[in-house]
Amino acid sequence: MRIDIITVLPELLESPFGASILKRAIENKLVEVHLHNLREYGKGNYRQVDDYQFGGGAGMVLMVEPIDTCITELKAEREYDEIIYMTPDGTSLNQGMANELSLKQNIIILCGHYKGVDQRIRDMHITKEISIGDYVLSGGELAAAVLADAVIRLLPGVLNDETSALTDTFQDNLLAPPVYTRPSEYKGMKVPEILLSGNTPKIEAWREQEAQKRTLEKRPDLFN
Ligand code: 6GU
Repeated sequence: MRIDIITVLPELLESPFGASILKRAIENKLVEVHLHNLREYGKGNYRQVDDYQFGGGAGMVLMVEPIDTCITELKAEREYDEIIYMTPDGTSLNQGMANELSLKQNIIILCGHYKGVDQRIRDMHITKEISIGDYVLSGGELAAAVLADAVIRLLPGVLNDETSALTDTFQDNLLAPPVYTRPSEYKGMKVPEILLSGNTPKIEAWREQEAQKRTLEKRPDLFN
């Protein structure tokens, strides 16, 4: 998979891809992530990429030309399965969307900023608009990092134990059951006996039951 991210703040995206699982996925060539600094596509001495909005009102808007130039250059190199715009008015990200995107070959993620991008970019190029929840961030970069993380960890070979993504919370519309590690007793609090029993079928049944209990308690909206 190849992910191209267009942003006015590439430095904000360097650390999420420079540590832990995402870093290893890139090193192992399971994914390519390319950051494109929108400012390099701006014109004039100031490499302008934003401007006041027509009709008045507070806040700057990302201009159509720099983004169009960047996307057009990328599209000339390869076909893209999705061109995603990160925006609080997009569809709320969920595990199903991450699963679907993890099957794509090439995607572009455009990070919004300020009051957003000129509508003509959305009309011309964007195939999906994604939000990460009902609150407003100062830019789309952190949201893009969230989306990329959710997708990249699903790619074959990224997680050490490939089955572990299958037991994630949300993969079956259930929250994950409680987990414990050593010591088996801490300050008088004991790990449930069943987990120490070595009886795998019984442990699986316990986990299923706890997952259902937890989902019913915390997220009854997921329970069907
Ligand atoms: Cl994708 N962008 C911004 N700026 N704020 C958000 C968001 C995205 N998703 C939730 N809030």
